[in-house]
Amino acid sequence: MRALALLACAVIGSAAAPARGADFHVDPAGGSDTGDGSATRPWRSLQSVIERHVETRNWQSLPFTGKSLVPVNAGAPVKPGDTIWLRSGDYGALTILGAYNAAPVTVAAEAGATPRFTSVLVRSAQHWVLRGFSVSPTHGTSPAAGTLVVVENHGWSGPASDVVVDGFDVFTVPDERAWATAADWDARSANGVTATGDRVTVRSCWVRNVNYGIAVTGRGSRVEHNAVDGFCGDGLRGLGDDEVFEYNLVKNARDVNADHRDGFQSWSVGPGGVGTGVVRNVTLRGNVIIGHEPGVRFAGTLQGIGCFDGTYDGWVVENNVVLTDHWHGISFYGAQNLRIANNTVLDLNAVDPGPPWILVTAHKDGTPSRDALVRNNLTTDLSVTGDNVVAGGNLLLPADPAGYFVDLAHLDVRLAAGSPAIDRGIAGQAPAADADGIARPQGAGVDVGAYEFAPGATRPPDGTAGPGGAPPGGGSPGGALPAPPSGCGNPSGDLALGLVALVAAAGRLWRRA
Ligand SMILES: [Ca+2]
Ligand SMILES: [Ca+2]
Repeated sequence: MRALALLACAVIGSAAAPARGADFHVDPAGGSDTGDGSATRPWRSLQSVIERHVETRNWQSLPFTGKSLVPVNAGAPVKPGDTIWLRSGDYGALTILGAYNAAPVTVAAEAGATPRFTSVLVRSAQHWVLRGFSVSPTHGTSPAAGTLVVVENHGWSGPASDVVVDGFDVFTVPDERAWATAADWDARSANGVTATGDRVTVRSCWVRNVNYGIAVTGRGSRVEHNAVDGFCGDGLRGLGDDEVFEYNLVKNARDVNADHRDGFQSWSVGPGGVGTGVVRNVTLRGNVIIGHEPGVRFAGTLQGIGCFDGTYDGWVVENNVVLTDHWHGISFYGAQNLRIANNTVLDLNAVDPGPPWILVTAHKDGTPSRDALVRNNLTTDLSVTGDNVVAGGNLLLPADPAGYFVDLAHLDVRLAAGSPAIDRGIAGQAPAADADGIARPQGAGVDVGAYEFAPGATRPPDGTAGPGGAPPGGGSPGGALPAPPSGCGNPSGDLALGLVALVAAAGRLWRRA
């Protein structure tokens, strides 16, 4: 057995790309272009290192169509599998262009360091892991980029794919009170993160004071454990097949222009334009969407999960919490093979607009939705129609949901002892765990909504969220809130402090128990 295991390891090892794991260092203040990248003789310019010192690949010639990848910088010190560590300082605008690594090259903040960038662009590149950057136009004097972090395909220079953006602190301004008016907010807010490439992961990022938060359009991309706080466009956008959005926190939409804001939005694009295609196999799990917290300036209504231009095929929407002052809690116009299970949806207040619904209805072209299951949701309104569109185990909240939740006034929508939602759900096709990662069912049966009542269970501690994560976006009201991005290992001092403040603030708001 042991020999077999060793053999398997050897085979896997030989099949995988070289995993050298060598370390290099960049110090924009104390480094030198004549350094060797060692800890004692760090390089000075990251941009120069990326362009000259990484053994990578690019197309034989451009345009890339029909071309092959050929070696670039053969023999350079930084190989696939290596890490470039960044010390504190100003790095300006970073561009990674035409660099297709055979295996991931990691560029990461050193422990305790804050590498500051004015923008980050990854175009026509593959297998990059970027970790622990602070990205803001306030780190420089140039005009703000339209989008602060971009991972993009390009028709001339080639696609981008397999990029990880991890533990970033992304903001237009650190304090939105710098914007005196709604017009300032509208005109000055940059977009946070946009990725058009396939298999892009955006994880444990804190994106704040932006127009659009995080938008991914590539196949197989993941957006997980992020916090988007303060935005005037959409919080999250997902337009690609096989995407996963889980355990993100989206809150504080600003009404500063004529846009319809969504916590999450998707639409199809086909031969006839928007609404004539299909978006397939997207999962929305354990996200917390809060229209706005009390006292937020320019607070505006927010559509929760807005899927208005199908067809949406094979989607799963489970364990999400949507608290918003609008009618659109979770809305699907034109869906098939859809499951909406164990979500909690309710209004932030008792006034118009709202209360929010869970809606499954026909495509705007009139085609009925079909083959959908709407199960175990706790919501203020429910409207599902179509062919084989089945609702069961859902509970409609009364106008005054006293007794349902631990502390609704502070947006803790875990179930209170004695809540009418306890044990009222249907076991079949309920998610195996709740929004905190607690196994279902507890007690006599599955509960309705995103949380299982489990007084004896260990909830994720403050600062962590959901199964398997500990992010700034984590997001389960009532305790599972944002922690510093554990994945990045090296959150900057500012970022860590900011996240601590965020956690503390959210903890006060969400867990006054
Ligand atoms: Ca309302
Ligand atoms: Ca139960």
